[in-house]
Amino acid sequence: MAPTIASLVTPGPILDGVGHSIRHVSEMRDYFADSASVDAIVGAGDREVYAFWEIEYQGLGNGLSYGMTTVQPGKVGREFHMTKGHYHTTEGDEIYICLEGQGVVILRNRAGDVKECEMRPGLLIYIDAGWGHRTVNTGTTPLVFVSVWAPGIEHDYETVRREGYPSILDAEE
Ligand code: S6P
Ligand code: ZN
Repeated sequence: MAPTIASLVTPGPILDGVGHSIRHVSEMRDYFADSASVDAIVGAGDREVYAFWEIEYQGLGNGLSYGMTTVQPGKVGREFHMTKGHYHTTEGDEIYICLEGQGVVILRNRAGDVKECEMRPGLLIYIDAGWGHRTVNTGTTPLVFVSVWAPGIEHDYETVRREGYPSILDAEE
């Protein structure tokens, strides 16, 4: 799903910062544990795990940045489809608002404490600065959510790659 942006103010400086990214299984070799399953999926033509829009605020004053993410249903090995996950390198909180689907946001701080928050339509998750976040689709339909964050935040993916990060396994296999 792509966001439809309805703005009451001039959208120029905001829309200049729009980004759209698609993450396929082939780009997530470092994130899924079962490399044989990654190879099999990529060999069969690869597939999308998730896509997200980011609208980075670039105007004057204290604005907001926001985005929309869709995580497709599916598994790689026993792990459900998920985002890479990241930490924010500067202080700045974020909220997620689930629109469609079913899943979990896994929060982890740098001390290694982990919390899981359910995602279902209508739920709002507040992510405090300092907590990394990864979103997992545990359902059978696309998981769609809106995110809103403080502008100027840098996204740290390297720590997730280096230290690892919890995921959710399907119990049925
Ligand atoms: C940004 C926010 C989301 C994610 C998006 C993709 O602070 O948390 O917009 O960027 O869900 O996840 P990831 O881990 O690839 O950035
Ligand atoms: Zn974030």
